[in-house]
Amino acid sequence: MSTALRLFDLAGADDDIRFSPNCWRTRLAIAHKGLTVETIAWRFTEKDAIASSGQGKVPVLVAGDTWLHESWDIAEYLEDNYTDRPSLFGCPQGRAMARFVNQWANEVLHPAVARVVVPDIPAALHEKDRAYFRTTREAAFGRSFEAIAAERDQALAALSRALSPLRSTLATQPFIAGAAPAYADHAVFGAFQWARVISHATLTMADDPVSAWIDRMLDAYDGLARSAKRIGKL
Ligand SMILES: N[C@@H](CCC(=O)N[C@@H](CS)C(=O)NCC(=O)O)C(=O)O
Repeated sequence: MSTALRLFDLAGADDDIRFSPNCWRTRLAIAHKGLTVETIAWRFTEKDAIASSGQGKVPVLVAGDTWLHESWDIAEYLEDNYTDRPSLFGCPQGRAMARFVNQWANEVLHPAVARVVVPDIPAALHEKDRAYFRTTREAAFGRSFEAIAAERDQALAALSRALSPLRSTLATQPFIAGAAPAYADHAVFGAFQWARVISHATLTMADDPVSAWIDRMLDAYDGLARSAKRIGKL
């Protein structure tokens, strides 16, 4: 297949601040396949731009006439339509296990990271997104950004506990998928890239095996994630 790929990718006020964990999964999966993609800076309130996908969240991948959303579904599309390229899952069992890892990231990791990074996000957002982001996220958390920010130490401790199975796995193998990164790594790493791009927080200690894996993921695919622009650090 040689269809041009376009990706609607969440951006801050600065077009080059790309901070969505779910979009990073897709960007890494595309790089893994050795494909190129045109990324389009998209803001939370630009629902019209992605209306053809039938919903209002990114990543949205446009492949020719096909509009795709949901990062997992996009990964399966890439796997099933670019079969001559490196595999994202390895085998049917690998796909099934990557689905579990993806769900763990969605249901455990993302909420734990969100408690740490969300208060840093408004400052980097486009002005037109700020009220929308505060209203929707404070409603989801059931408390104000100020209250969430005041609990950062507890949130970091809870995140560290949640990372325990990842930590012990990465103490014995270089990547979640084994000797080399694959979609299970993309699905989890997106959350760390989210924090790296948009937050002042440090999520893992230097001697944590997770930190060494983050470093390997930053180097993967010719340093794609490492080269991403980040907010100015405090
Ligand atoms: N389960 C979806 C989640 C997508 C998602 O929540 N995307 C966020 C950015 S990370 C978004 O576009 N949010 C739009 C909004 O909250 O209005 C996936 O994995 O793609």
